[in-house]
Amino acid sequence: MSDLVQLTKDGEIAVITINNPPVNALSPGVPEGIKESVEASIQDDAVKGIVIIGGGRTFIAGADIKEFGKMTSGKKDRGVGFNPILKIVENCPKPIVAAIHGTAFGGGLETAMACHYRVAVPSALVGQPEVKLGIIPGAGGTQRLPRLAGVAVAAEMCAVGNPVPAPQAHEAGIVDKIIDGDLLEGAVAFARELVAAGKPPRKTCDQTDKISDQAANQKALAAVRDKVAKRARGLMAPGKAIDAVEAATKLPFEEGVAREQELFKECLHSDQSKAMIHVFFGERAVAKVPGIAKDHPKIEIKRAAVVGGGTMGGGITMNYANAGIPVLFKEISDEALEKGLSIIKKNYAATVSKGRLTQEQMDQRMALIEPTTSYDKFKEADIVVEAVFEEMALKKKVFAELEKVTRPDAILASNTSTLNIDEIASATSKPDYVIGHHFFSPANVMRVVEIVRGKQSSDTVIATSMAIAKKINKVGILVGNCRGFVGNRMFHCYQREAQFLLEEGARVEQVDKVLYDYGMAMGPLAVGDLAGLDVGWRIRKEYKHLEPEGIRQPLVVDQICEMGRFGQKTGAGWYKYEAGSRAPIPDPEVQKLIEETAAKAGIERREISDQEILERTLYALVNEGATILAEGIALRAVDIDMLYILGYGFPAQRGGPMWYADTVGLKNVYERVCEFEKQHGSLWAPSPLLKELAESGKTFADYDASKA
Ligand code: T1G
Repeated sequence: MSDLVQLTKDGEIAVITINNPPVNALSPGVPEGIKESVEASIQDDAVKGIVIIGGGRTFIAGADIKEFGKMTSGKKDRGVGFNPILKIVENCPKPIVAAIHGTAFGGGLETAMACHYRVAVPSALVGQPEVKLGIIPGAGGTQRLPRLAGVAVAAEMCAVGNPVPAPQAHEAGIVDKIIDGDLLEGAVAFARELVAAGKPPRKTCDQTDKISDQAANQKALAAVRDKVAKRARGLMAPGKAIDAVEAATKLPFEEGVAREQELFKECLHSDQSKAMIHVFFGERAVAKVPGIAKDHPKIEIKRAAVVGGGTMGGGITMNYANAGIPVLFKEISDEALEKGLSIIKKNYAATVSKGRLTQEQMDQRMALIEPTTSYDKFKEADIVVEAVFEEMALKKKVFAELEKVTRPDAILASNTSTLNIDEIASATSKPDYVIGHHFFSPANVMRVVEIVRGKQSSDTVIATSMAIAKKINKVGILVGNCRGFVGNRMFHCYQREAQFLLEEGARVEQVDKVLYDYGMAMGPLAVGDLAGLDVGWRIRKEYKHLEPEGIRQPLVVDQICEMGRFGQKTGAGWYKYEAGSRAPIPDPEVQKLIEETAAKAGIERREISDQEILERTLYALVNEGATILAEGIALRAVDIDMLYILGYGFPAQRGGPMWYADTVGLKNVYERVCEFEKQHGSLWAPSPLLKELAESGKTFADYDASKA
């Protein structure tokens, strides 16, 4: 028996335990160990029943995603190859019970469904999250799940990929019994009852009553197709998952499994899947900070405080309350405080109305928020997040105050989106405790936080910041201190090119459509209208003196702001908006302004291709990203990718700007950047790192690997 799978016996019940920490993935040796253990149990006449259970914190959490690279690189195109092993499990002449705790995901749930029965503790989760990796279940999940739970539940689970709590899975027919108390004891007792009752093995593949109503099946499939068409724009796997579930309603089991395998391989070999697997590991890679060990001492955050009760401060406060951390919520007046609290209450109430939060949970979270207009209780705070108006003098004043009213070991974090964190720290005598926690709006929704390290931010404060980000269900990405840090510094280049393209001949709606069709959540101009054009306008005015001379600047956006057109908030920006609607309407007045401005500037307008729009905007991101990498402001290319996917609506199925550039080929990107430099000047000077990687035939992924 491989040491990944142990076979023991509890009387006449064989117990097969998988021990492949941390998540009992079906890594090489695990499926084989399960097969050997089942075969040995079949041979052993003393064994009358079998339990399969996960050691450690979970049942099997799925195939080993790290193995997929080998499958797609042709080293071993075996697909996932679990089906023959699961067939042995299902054909076992003795009843097999899967005992589930933690997460039975992907191949884990598929293994459990090949067993004859399933029991689970109430806290367990089951699911087929493969679509989140750009693939579909590849070991019979789309064939067995509809037979256990019906087509509607199966199609939803396979096409959307969300986890299902064990009690719901029990109601749906996926789990046969919820075990309160010790899982192994409960599972062995359940198996013993089956044996005592002389119950034969119940093969999932033979169950057809839940897939026999073809009319209901078609209706259910159509409903899920409609749902994913809206939610999963541009993604291939969800539709394929539904096709596989549909095959279960039309084909005999074995043919359905074969059809699933075809669809699985189509997805596995797609660029989308490779990108989404990059994102899966990327979300975990960014938590690793070179030079700071995972177990580096951290400050325990038992109580937080937020200064500034605007939209951002309210959202940040909610993040701490959502994580069960009591949080002081400070404003300068009762009126401002009440306004801030009403934003929080409205946000929670909206979630309750959507059924994603109970009223009781909302009340519990509101109870964790202590509104105040004084610093009296700030001595209790382990961390303070400042979220006041984006103006340096004000932030420095607040940080000077905070140092006086908090403990010396309290972390002082600023939510600034672009201002110099070292300058803010200079307002205190404890710069080692000052750091940036740049949340993205809406702060209670967006999952990314830029952790901006100052020159003197200590390793303990950095390690604590990364840990607290995870605690409040965010992905913390450590970045260096420069204007705009990583995200906004790159976004400035992206926005700049979008606006230059307007002056040169593209239409507002054309630029946005190109990026929307590429997969961005919104086009760059619509984003400006959403965020508010006045935000950038104010910063440009504040920093005008820093702008290098002779560099081309966008000519139209400030004129739009001077007209009082700040975007959705004023009913007009790049687009116009009907009262109460957020639907952007192209505005001939803006088009006229663009054309007049271009004429005055002597810009000869021309037809601009969609391809040029895509390359000018995306390669602006890539070129600046390469410079940021070379400066060490971003640790790795994958950090930039994750920041863009989680913070700027970059499509996960494209992997992020740097991953996308790798798929285009850095040589191709570099050549286009050089052409743009010839046409548009030094703003397009290729980053030396981009040049170096392109000329050496390397990728940004190679760059990251060299830094690992
Ligand atoms: N394969 C390989 N490594 C995995 C893994 C997996 N399936 N799941 C987690 N890890 C690593 C992860 O990278 C991290 O590594 C460590 O384990 C802890 O993970 C045939 C083909 C289970 C909910 O998609 O959702 O089955 O960073 O930090 O927060 O049809 O991991 O420590 O080096 O996430 O407690 C389907 C993916 C696969 C589940 C636990 N299964 N995993 O969360 O820990 S495809 C999945 C998760 C499949 C079949 C198909 C989560 C978790 P490191 P973690 P966590």
